[in-house]
Amino acid sequence: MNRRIVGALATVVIGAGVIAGIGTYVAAAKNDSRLLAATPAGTMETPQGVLPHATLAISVYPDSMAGSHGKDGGAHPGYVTYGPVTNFEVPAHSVITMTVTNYDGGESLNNDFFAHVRGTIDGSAQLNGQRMTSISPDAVGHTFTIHGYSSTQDEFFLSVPMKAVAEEDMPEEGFTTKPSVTTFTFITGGPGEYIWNCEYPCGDGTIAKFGAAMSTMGYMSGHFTVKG
Ligand SMILES: [Cu+2]
Repeated sequence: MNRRIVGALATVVIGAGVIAGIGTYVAAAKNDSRLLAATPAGTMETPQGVLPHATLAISVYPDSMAGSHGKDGGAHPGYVTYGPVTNFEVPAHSVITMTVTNYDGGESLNNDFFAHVRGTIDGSAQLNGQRMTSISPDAVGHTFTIHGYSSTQDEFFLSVPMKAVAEEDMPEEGFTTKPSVTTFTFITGGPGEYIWNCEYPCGDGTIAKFGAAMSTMGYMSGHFTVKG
């Protein structure tokens, strides 16, 4: 074989190896193996009939001192974070009610799209007990956004904004006694593994505030598994 062809083949093989290596690394980059499974809660009447019902309750914090990353805040005590974990598992073909208690302040979204509730039953959520379908894009603390993607699994898209705690209600230390509580209910399709993340620019100054907590698994993103 001609030397040049051997060289070209070697380049292709090494390139394929590098790509496979990156793929394996990304697939394994869960960082956090802890999982919170939804709690079964009987059945619920829905637009799709009576379905098994399950609930999930999580929180969002302005730093990592609430305990989910260890007693002293773990590797990044200053990072904003969801908790107690960021990997969730819910049953397929079921109705899920999630409650997110947000202890963090916030400001403006990059994209108003994420100020709207999307993918829940009738497109609404309850904010502190009041029905809403969107909040001001200038008063968002975080979002909980599950991404569907094109594959053999069912498409799944859900996005709910968490209202920011008012500036005057954010204490210098510790957590506010006036968190915003958002509850929303959605119906799952078939089994699949999805990714969720926050779409509010809550990272530090790097990567247009999508760095730090926003680009580290286990803080503002995680896995969302629909189990058959
Ligand atoms: Cu966030």
